[in-house]
Amino acid sequence: MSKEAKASRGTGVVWRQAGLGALSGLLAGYAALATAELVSAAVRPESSPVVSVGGAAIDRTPAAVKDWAIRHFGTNDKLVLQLGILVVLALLALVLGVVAVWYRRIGSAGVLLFGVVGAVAATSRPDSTSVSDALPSVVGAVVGAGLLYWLSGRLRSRRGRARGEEPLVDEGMTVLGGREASMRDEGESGWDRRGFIVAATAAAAASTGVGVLGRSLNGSQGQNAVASRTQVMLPAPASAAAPVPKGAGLRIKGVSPFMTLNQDFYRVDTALVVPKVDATTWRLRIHGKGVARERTLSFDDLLRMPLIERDITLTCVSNEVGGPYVGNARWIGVRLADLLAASGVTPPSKGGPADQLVARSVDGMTIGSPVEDVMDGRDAMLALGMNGQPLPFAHGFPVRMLVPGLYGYVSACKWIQDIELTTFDDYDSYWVKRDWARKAPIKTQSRIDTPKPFARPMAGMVMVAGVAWAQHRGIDKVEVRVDDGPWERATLAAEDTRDTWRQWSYAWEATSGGHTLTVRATDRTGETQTAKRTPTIPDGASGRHSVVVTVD
Ligand SMILES: Nc1nc2c(c(=O)[nH]1)N[C@H]1C(S)=C(S)[C@@H](COP(=O)(O)O)O[C@H]1N2
Ligand SMILES: [Mo]
Repeated sequence: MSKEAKASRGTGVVWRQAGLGALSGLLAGYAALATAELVSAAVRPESSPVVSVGGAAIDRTPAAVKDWAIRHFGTNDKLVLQLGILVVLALLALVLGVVAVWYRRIGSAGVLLFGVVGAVAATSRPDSTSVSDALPSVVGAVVGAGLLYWLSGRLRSRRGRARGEEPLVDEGMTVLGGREASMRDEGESGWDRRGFIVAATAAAAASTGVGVLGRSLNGSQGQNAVASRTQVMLPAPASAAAPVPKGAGLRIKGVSPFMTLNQDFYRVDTALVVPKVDATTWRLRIHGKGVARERTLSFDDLLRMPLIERDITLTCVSNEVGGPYVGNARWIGVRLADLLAASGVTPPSKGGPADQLVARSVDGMTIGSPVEDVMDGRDAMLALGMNGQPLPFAHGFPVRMLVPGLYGYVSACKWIQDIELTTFDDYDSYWVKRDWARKAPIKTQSRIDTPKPFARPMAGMVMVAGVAWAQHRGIDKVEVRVDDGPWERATLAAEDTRDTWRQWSYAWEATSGGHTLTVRATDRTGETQTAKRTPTIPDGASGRHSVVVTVD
């Protein structure tokens, strides 16, 4: 063979070797994740490396990026994050696989290093209570590293050649790594192309089996929780909500329904895996400054208390002007102020030592609300039911907090398990640590639901309609403006309560051409929604919603 031919054959072999190395790396990564999934079923689902690393990533995401992610991916933001993590892992596994062809130990060590990263992420999650959370990452990485070591060993065999078969890897090329001697020491039995394919296929099949088993075990973990939810019978409330006034829901196509169905209710939280809490073992602890009688309550304890039923509109601070993160539901639960008073808590205005109530969830979220607001007579509650159902898991089963008038991140802790009375000076909650405001009453807002942006209605009468909210203050007036024209009063639908949003409509005599419709609301304190645009961070977006349409 000429020098040139040999060299070109050499390059081909290097590429083939690298390709098969990359494949080995992918298989090793796959095996590691599949094993981790199975082990996490034995530990707890949240300890799986992708979930832990994802959770750690969410906690470290700058507010602006989180906001951007919510805006662009909505509730899919977590799916996008998990896919992103998987893509990054796949790329790194690929690289490690190539490295392992020439530096076998380094490749495997790289896989182990990822195990360490996963283990650290898993054990440092706020809801992690045991070092066993490290197990899925560690065991997964050991299996992955072992598999990579084994497969890469087969890419460097010499016996096939002795048998006169074409070696998978040209022996000359193994000198590339300058490790011919150590290779010889490893004394692998012969591996030809078929041998590698059989090994790789077996590894892929075994990993798939292990992964599927892990997935299904993880899925069935929530069964006790699901069973406990099915068994919940919500008692009749001691204090029922008045029926929703007939005129509260306008019959105009395109307007958000007055009551938001549970399945349509927006969801915003940091949980990659929706916590599945078993109501029969769930407990809520109330403790801290000024708590004379510390208490631990079970779900049945709460069910036996007098319940209130209230319509409350919940809004997320991350909602842009005109955005979708607002919903209205009929909630049933225990009046939080009564529960606190029974524990001896008094609000700061009556000399109580605690001005902040910190709610903690089973997944480590912390949400701080002003004790003054919670105890000022409004219907702050520990909600057990939503629109006649036990809370859906995604909305906080078995129990969540709600404080009418405050954005969710300072009031609406889902999967709550602990209430601590403290001060704003002493403690910053999760979002406050990330530069959001300590206190955040919901800003007066209004939204045009119909016509939609860039709609092309016909000239003539066009119904402009939407919703407006100023929870706990109430909406007194909504006005619509066409282009730079005068503000025209919209017709308000009947008010349910001042804690709920209010629908409005305006019959517009539309003339052909392009037009901008703008809306503004005035709340019962007389304050009109400002035109000044502010971003969502630190305490909620302000500004007015506009929709541009072209009338035909
Ligand atoms: N445990 C927990 N509770 C939480 C959150 C969270 O991330 N974790 N997010 C809060 C925020 S920012 C909002 S706006 C509301 C949203 O409640 P929903 O998902 O039921 O609409 O839940 C609040 N409660
Ligand atoms: Mo929120």
